[in-house]
Amino acid sequence: MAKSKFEYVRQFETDDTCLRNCYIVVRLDGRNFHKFSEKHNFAKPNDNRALGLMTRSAQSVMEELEDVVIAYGQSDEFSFVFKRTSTWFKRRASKLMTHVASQFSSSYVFYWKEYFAEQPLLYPPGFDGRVVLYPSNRNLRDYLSWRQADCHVNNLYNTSFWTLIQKGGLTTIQAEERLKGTLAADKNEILFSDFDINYNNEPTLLRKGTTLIWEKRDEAVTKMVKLPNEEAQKEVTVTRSRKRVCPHHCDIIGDQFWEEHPDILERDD
Ligand code: DGT
Ligand code: MG
Ligand code: MG
Ligand code: MG
Ligand code: MG
Repeated sequence: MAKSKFEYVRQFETDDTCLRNCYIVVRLDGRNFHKFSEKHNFAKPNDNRALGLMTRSAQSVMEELEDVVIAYGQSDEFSFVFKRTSTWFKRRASKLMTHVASQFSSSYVFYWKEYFAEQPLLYPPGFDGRVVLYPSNRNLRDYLSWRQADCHVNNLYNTSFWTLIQKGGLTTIQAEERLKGTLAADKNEILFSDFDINYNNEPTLLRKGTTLIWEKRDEAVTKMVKLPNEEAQKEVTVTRSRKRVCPHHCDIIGDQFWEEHPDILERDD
């Protein structure tokens, strides 16, 4: 087909191919969720409906898009890791990032009612996205460790802050004052001595965030089969092994998780 005289404009498109051999991480973060969480009456400091909806949306991303081997989420963010050998969309950063962001955003709205029931969605939420490349397993693990450490630091602070207000009767300014300059051990101590809360017994969902990985699970399915020497069909139950996206709320900083799931990472050499 003859090219139109307009065709040259394609040359203005820049190449954004992600470097080979690198893990491609797409991190999404809710746009102005400070306001969004207030307007939609999110429970403080953690709203299980909101966290559940984030996880459901991330699951949809993994099921609908190719090559995401692990995802990690906390608060209003989720990181998706594409396997380092992925050739999906020719590794074009803008394609990968926008597919993740749009699939996630539409899922967030689509599944809203399943999680928020009587709380109406008041306006369309948005998520920003960025792409970061990590060339080694160590770098990728350090990235995920960084996000999980962030989850821990924020959650310990928020739990202490809101406990001082909700159970201790402090104002937000007083609570801020009380926590100024405190270390993790001090916050643990405040929770324990003043409120009888052992932070380590708080739900792992809140302390560790949510990790999604693919796992083989045996599932029982019923089938109608016709046996050779019988007239009628018969219902039999067979076990099928199916890959499913499964949530974990465990530590991913140490080695144990990675030793238990050796298929997530590809070898460095
Ligand atoms: P951004 O990301 O720069 O557009 O602005 P924000 O406001 O989204 O800031 P960010 O992402 O640093 O912080 C997340 C906000 O979302 C933070 O204000 C707390 C809020 N948020 C996230 N999860 C929950 C929750 O479960 N409960 C409540 N009450 N707030 C939450
Ligand atoms: Mg932000
Ligand atoms: Mg945000
Ligand atoms: Mg955030
Ligand atoms: Mg198209």
